[in-house]
Amino acid sequence: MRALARLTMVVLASLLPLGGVASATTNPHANPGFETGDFTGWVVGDPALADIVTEWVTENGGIYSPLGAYMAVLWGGAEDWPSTIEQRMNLAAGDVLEGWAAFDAADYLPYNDYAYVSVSNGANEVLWQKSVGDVGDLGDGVPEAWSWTAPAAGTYTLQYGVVNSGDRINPSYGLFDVGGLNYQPTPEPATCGLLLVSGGTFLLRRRTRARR
Ligand SMILES: [Ca+2]
Ligand SMILES: [Ca+2]
Repeated sequence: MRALARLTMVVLASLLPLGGVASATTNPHANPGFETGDFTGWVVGDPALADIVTEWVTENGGIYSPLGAYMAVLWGGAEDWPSTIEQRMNLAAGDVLEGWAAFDAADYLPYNDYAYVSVSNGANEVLWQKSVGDVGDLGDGVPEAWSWTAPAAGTYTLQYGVVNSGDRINPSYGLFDVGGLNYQPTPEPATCGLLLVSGGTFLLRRRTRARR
C-alpha cells in the first residue's frame, strides 16, 4: 500500500511540468498596451526618444489613436542607432505575443528611417518592419497587426525600435500598442484648420524640420 502511494506521488510529480508547458497564455508580458500611462514593465533605451501618448498627429495632419487610452511612440536619435523599448519574458512553447505597430515617416529618401518589432533569444527575428521606402516620403503608414508564437520554452526579448537612417536629423516615428490602433487620414482642407487646433499641442512638440 505504501509502495502504491509512493508510485502515485511520482506519477503526479511527473505530470506537473507537463501542465505548465501545455497551458499557453496570450500576452504574458507586463503592461503590453501601456495602459498604466507609463513604461512600467519595459526597459527604455533612451527616455528622451520615447513617450506615452493618447494621440499622435503627423506632419500631414493624419491622426493615430489607440483603442485603449494610451500607446507608445519612439523616434530616432543618433545615426543608424536604434531607439528602443524592450521586455524580457519567460515563455512556454505556444505562448503568443501580439500587437499593433505603425510607421510615421518624417523624412524622405534616401534617408530611409525605419521602425520594427523583433523578438530574440540569441537569434533575432523581425516580426514587423516599415521604412520610408515602404510608406513614401513623409508618408503615414497604416497600422498593422503582428503576432508571434513561441516555438519552444525559453527567455525571449520583445523589442520595439526606430532608427534614424543615413543621418541624425528628421527623425521618423514608430507607434506601438496592443488591441489595435486607429488611423484617420489627412482631412480635407476645409476641416484641416479645426483639427490642427485640436492637435496643436502635439504638433508643437515636433522639432522644426532641419535643413540639409
Ligand atoms: Ca493601449
Ligand atoms: Ca531621419
